[in-house]
Amino acid sequence: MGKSTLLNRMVGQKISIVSPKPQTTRLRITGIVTRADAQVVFVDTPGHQTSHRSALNRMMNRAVSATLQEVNAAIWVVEALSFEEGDKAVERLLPEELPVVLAINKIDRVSEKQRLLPFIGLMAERRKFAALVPISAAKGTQVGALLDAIVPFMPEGPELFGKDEITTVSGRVLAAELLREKLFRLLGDELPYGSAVEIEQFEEEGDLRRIRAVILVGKSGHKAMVIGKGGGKLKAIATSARQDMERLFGGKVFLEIWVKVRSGWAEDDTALKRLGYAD
Ligand SMILES: Nc1nc2c(ncn2[C@@H]2O[C@H](COP(=O)(O)OP(=O)(O)OP(=O)(O)O)[C@@H](O)[C@H]2O)c(=O)[nH]1
Ligand SMILES: [Mg+2]
Repeated sequence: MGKSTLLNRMVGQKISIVSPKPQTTRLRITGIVTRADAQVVFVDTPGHQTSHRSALNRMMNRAVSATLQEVNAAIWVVEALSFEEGDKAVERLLPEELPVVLAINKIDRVSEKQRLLPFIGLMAERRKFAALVPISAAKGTQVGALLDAIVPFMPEGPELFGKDEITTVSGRVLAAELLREKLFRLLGDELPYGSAVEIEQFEEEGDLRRIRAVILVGKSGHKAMVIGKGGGKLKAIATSARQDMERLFGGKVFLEIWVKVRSGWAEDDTALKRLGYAD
């Protein structure tokens, strides 16, 4: 859909992970945008989970609903020219009184732009939107206009964050997420959903970070898949994750990764807490 891509585009850094696979985001990720006239704190939520049933998924759905009760306004992201059952499930969660701006995303993929107008018209009938803005989160098209549409709904008050703060999420959690993104991007269709990342060590020495991470997989066969032939897959995962971490943290990262089999973590409350998925 593009929620996380949009958050990253607004903030100007990759703080929320992105992959072509659905249900990539598991945590609420905040992104802070500061402009001369306003400061906006965005909360990127998991997509509404419909396909798998687990304690983790129930928790993710609660996170979506709870967020919608807390915010001053919402940006609802749909894909241009597509409106499906999953979108209807999200629509049902939107509180009636909440100001909602509809972001019609991926317009870079719509070659005949005149097809957008009837789609916008159909969407406008579903609810009284504060605005409907066609965007491309990937290319950045109209993302400024989207921000303009949401700013009027922000309450008056002093700035809550410094100008260069971009998230309230800890470095530890961001590191775990960036590594988890590689599982989604570099491994098959099933494995990422049964996997998680735990950070065992996160030490800062000046600009340098020493990070020891454990990739938890749900099945013993998955461990070999993560490591790959001659360790090649794990090496690619580690390199890509380290590069993302160095870009985000702005310094060198030593990243050590272990792979462990732990079946049932997605049903285990203690594990979910340790992973940061439960309070
Ligand atoms: N062409 C195109 N692709 C996009 C755009 N925005 C996002 N994508 C792609 O769509 C896919 C999903 O994007 P995400 O940002 O992870 O979507 P999400 O809504 O956060 O998804 P979940 O966290 O899984 O609910 C990725 O492959 C993105 O690169 C866009 O504007 N144009
Ligand atoms: Mg996401």
